Amino acid sequence: MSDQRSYDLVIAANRLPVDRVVAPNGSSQWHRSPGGLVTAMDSVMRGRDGAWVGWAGEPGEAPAPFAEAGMWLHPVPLDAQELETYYEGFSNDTLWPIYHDVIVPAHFHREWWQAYERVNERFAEAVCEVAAPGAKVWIHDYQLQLVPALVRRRRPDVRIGWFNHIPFPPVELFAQLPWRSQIIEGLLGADYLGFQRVADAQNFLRAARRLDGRATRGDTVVTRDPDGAERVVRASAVPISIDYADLESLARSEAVQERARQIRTSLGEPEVVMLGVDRLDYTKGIRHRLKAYEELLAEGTLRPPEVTFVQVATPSRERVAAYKRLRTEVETTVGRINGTYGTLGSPAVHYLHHSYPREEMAALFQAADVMLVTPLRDGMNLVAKEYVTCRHDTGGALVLSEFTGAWHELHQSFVCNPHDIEGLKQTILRALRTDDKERRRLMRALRRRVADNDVQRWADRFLTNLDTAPHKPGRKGA
Ligand code: GDG
Repeated sequence: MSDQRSYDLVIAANRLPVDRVVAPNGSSQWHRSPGGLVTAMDSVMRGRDGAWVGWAGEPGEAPAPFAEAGMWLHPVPLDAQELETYYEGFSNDTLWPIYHDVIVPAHFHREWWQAYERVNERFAEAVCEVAAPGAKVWIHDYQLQLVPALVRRRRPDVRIGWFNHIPFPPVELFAQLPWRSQIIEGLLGADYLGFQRVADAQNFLRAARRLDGRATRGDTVVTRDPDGAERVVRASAVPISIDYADLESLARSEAVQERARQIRTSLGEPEVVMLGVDRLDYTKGIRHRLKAYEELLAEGTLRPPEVTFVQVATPSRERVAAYKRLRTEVETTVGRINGTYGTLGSPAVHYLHHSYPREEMAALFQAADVMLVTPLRDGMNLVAKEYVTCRHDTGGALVLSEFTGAWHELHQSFVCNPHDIEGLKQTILRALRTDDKERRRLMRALRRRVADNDVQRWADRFLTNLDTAPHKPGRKGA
């Protein structure tokens, strides 16, 4: 791996794809972070001269740039104050709620916005430092929406793409943002904007038209560069996916299959294992799922220990108030359900507030008869795709919320509206009672869909759209 300072493909994301792991003797090493984006980018980066710009995960001074995982990693510093204002504040307490249907109220603070602007500037500078002339720059997610225009102003020679991992809100919600025009203008610095669903791309196009007075034609927005020249930006859907082949082969391994059997044994060999796997986030509909389950227990329709429910709730954003409240609510509910319906050695809910290795997740998926994916709003939801990928035995059933991006691809799931608790209960029962032959037919169709549309296909489609987007290199600083 060379340490030259300019690269043909530059990824910018809030986080670098590595974590520092400190050994007991105090020495430290970088480990590749688990996760779909890193895997997807791995295959994109292979054979290319690629760099990744992002925060290294520790506040304060950034480590010097280094080569790791076949890429040149260029850390961007964030201090403790910026973590509170740019990251926990503006990104996760202003944008995240607005972009997820205001499930909890969004908070607006001018100093959070100023930090967001400042950090986006810093990311843009770092991108420009490492991008070769005419490079492709792929910017990720809602934390970096100003970066496209900031890069273009400095480097009109590069081709700029941005992908939004979360939904883009309807114009009526987006309009609440005091800085809505700046965000639209930030994004319009790109040549191509990728979204999870067609509706997300359309929401963006509508926002550009209604809130920023831009003309739109089909899936493009007409914008004007500071030099007065007209430019066209395309916005369309490219749904993200997972590395199907890799996860499938992990799930087929004897170790994972054995672990899946052990899990069922340690749960007391119930007839039915239901499973939820989510970051502990209010968008994921964990409370709604628990409410439906509790009512089914109260009515005696489901009876532990024949039935049990495992909820993995991975710790997330623990310093943000809405997440602290959610944790208290979920844990109170779990306590109540277990107090009322559990028996010695057989809790009605197994609640796990931990993060697990991939192998354990694959085994849990295999052990689960019904997977409950009930978000109130979710850009995609990779867990749904991972579940069907792990079911090479064509067993199991997927209950999936219509408010996920995944539902737009996984139509053979048992669709639910998580707000409709009665409907959710009926859907869970339908998933349990549908005959085996039909369930296997549905599972085969779901698996085919994910196999044919894997993460590599997503990355290829994004990069093709970026390559073919109308691009007009302008004058620097114009
Ligand atoms: C955002 C968007 C969009 C979870 N716990 C553990 C673990 N996970 C893995 C899952 C899955 C990933 O984390 C979570 O992805 P999701 O898609 O479900 O949700 P978000 O974190 O909200 O992601 C979302 C995604 O970006 C991609 O564009 O789909 O809509 O919100 O892969 O398996 N993995 C391991 N241990 C855990 O404890 N190893």
